[in-house]
Amino acid sequence: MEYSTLLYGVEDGIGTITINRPKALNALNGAVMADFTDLLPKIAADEAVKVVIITGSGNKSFVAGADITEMQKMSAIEGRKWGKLGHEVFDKIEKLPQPVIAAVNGFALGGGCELAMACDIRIAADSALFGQPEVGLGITPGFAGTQRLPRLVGKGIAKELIYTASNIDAQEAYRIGLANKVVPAAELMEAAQKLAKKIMSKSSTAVQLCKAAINEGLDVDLASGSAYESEVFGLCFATEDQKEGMTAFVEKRKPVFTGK
Ligand code: DAK
Repeated sequence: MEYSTLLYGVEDGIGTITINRPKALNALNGAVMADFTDLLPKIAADEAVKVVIITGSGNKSFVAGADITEMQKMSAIEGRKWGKLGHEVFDKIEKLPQPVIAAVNGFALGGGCELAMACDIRIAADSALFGQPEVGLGITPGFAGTQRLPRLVGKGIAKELIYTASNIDAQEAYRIGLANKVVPAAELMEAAQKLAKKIMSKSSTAVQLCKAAINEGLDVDLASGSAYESEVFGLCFATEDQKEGMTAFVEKRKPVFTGK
């Protein structure tokens, strides 16, 4: 698959998306959103892809935000349309059946921080910088930063970060729970692949059902979330992976999962 702003490849069950606008520090413009809109349903339907990694090209930036040069002249109607498109794309990322790891290789500002937050897990290079600088540009975060950041790090810290437009380094992002892990920049992709392989050694059907249950549950009350969990738990007993996992335990051997 050839795209003007994204590189995409699959190796050993890992689909890697690289946002490829290094001259603009991988800022998200309409073309990036169009490419994501085409690619994401294809990944969702590809059973050979078990885990997805999203990163930015070059060694300086994951994504330095939405493209300010494109937004500069937008009318209110265009701004609303742009925000809606961003939400649709990020929701598609969040709802991909496969787990998605953000390998944050530098600036993750504005839309870049929001993109990382739409992923399931964030591994940060020690050079990464996170922030929501929007209020310094006279706008609000527009790709769900006001929604996902408080869910991830809590209301108080999210409000402080958003109101002050402060950037934080990778260690601080780790401390507040925005980054799962910090690694030396040179080891970032290796660390993301290692994590992907660890996930892939488990039952992919069970992992995907866990993802759906966690995502569904966070948007509803505990009783509704628990009811959803009971349903997916029951579903597991219709899979070969459940039989294999439990039989392997009883037979004191390692399970061999097929994702069926
Ligand atoms: N957009 C467009 N171009 C960008 C960019 C961006 N966000 N960030 C960097 N670039 C471009 C620079 O203009 C420069 O281009 P040339 O001048 O070479 O043509 C090139 O990338 C290299 O950048 P710098 O020369 O500035 O590099 P430095 O290392 O000196 O600085 C920096 C790196 C990341 C600190 C700096 O570039 C910077 O501050 N960039 C802007 C970061 C930022 O403010 N990001 C947040 C953008 S706002 C909404 C929808 C969406 C959003 C909001 C609302 N609604 C619909 C309501 C989302 C908003 C955002 O994401």
